[in-house]
Amino acid sequence: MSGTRTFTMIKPDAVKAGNSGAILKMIEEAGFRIVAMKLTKLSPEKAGEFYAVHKERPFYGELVEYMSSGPIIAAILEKDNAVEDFRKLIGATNPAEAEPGTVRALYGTSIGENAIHGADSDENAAREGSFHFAQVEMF
Ligand code: DAT
Ligand code: MG
Repeated sequence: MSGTRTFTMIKPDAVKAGNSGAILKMIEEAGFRIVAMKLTKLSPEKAGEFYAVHKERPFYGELVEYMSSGPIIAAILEKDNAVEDFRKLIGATNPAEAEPGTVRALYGTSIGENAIHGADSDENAAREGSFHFAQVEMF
């Protein structure tokens, strides 16, 4: 059975550009309910920990520097088939290859600065959600 929750972050480029509201509107219109949400800023240490799975990749340093460069919006979202449907809504990692109409196609500017994060599995959604939210209340 597929899970009902996913985890997202609106990344520094999108928050800085003033696209948070438009992106949240797309998320809600696609049928996701916001379960938890906060504006926060990651320290380089926290960003490094969040992306530890990528630490051997050549872009890791750049990714950590970028993700700690400004405010982000972290959120837990609920919908049937949340992880898969959310990855469809955000589009491919590289905005140039993302389907037209997806969040990354509309608001991403490069493969590194691609506007939004979406968890890639139920297990990672749960891990990433608890990384940012110590306690998720059930509304
Ligand atoms: P995704 O965010 O689509 O799950 P990923 O998990 O492969 O992609 O990579 C995590 C983030 O790292 C991605 O959103 C942006 C950055 N990244 C990935 N590939 C990159 C590359 N070739 N150059 C620079 N940054 C990259
Ligand atoms: Mg990923």
